[in-house]
Amino acid sequence: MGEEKRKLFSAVQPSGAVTIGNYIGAIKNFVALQDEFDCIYAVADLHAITVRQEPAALRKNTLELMALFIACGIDPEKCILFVQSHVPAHCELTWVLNTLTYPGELSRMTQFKDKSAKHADNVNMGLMDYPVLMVSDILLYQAAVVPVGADQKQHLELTRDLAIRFNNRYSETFTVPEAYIPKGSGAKIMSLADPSRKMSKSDENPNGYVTMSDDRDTVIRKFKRAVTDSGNEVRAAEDKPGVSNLIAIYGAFTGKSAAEIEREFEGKGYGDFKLAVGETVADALAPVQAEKARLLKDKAYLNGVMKRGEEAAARIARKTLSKVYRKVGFYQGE
Ligand code: ATP
Ligand code: LTN
Repeated sequence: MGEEKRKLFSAVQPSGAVTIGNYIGAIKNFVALQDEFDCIYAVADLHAITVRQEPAALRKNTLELMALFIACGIDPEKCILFVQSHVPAHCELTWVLNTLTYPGELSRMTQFKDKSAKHADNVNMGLMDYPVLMVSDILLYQAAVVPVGADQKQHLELTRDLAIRFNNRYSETFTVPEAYIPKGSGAKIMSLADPSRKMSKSDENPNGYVTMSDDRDTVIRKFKRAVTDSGNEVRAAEDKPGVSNLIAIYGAFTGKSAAEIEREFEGKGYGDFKLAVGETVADALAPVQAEKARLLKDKAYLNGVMKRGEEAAARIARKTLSKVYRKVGFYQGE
């Protein structure tokens, strides 16, 4: 048999329609890394309830995200795919790690500050503790690598800090993981309506994002409307955030480099370029949408994938958690 592969963990929240930002920053890498690593991917529903969710929508989004993972090319025969709330060890390890975390470490997190401002009427303890739950997700599986978008970098730093803190206090227990963030601009896809802001599924303006379920006309219309910069040259540059963002998106879907794209559109204006990006993205999304629709009709299959994933994930998680409980001194019978 071959040698054991290193473990990889990541998750996406079922908090709404998945955007092409989530795809480029995270899911695309989930697919690309599945042969190199032992991959474990979760639908992070425990994380999702840190902001208000409509229960029926959360249930539907969970199933849809599972179908989307598979439709994008994650192979349930190669990877463990599960729903976070199905494995109680995530909450159990969070409790222990909370006792090693300082409130100041959590209150200064950028995401906590942004989300507190955005949901001022619902600043709850879960929102503040969100990063510790994320740390638990990762450490339970002894993951060495965690593919995420650039916005999650701070949470990965906390993960490393807490792993080291626990190991120092109680002896070597956790693998200290590394973030795997796409190189260049793919790590942070910006809003099509305001290229100074991250593309976000919770944006009030739907023209800012393209979702993985947008139909062809919607995708093309949103790209046609995308805010570009002064001038008309298709070139990636710091003073051209709108065009640079479109180049990053086009590059992610075609595999072309920025230089190749600049050459391809030399002498052509923004209009031609925006249409090409829209058509390329729409062409890429169509087969994923068809496969997702097919999978959603086969609920028994999806439930089976989740059940198998839950069992496989729980087995690994339980092993780590027992070790943790033993190290902190919880009596486990003699
Ligand atoms: P929200 O947009 O509501 O703040 P989110 O999309 O950031 O939520 P998740 O669904 O949990 O939150 O994100 C899943 C993954 O997608 C994470 O790895 C995150 O870093 C990545 N991601 C999110 N937005 C972008 C973006 N605009 N560009 C690149 N990666 C992104
Ligand atoms: N917080 C992440 C989603 C997430 C995650 C994780 C990512 C939850 N648990 C563990 C990597 C590893 C986000 O992208 N908003």
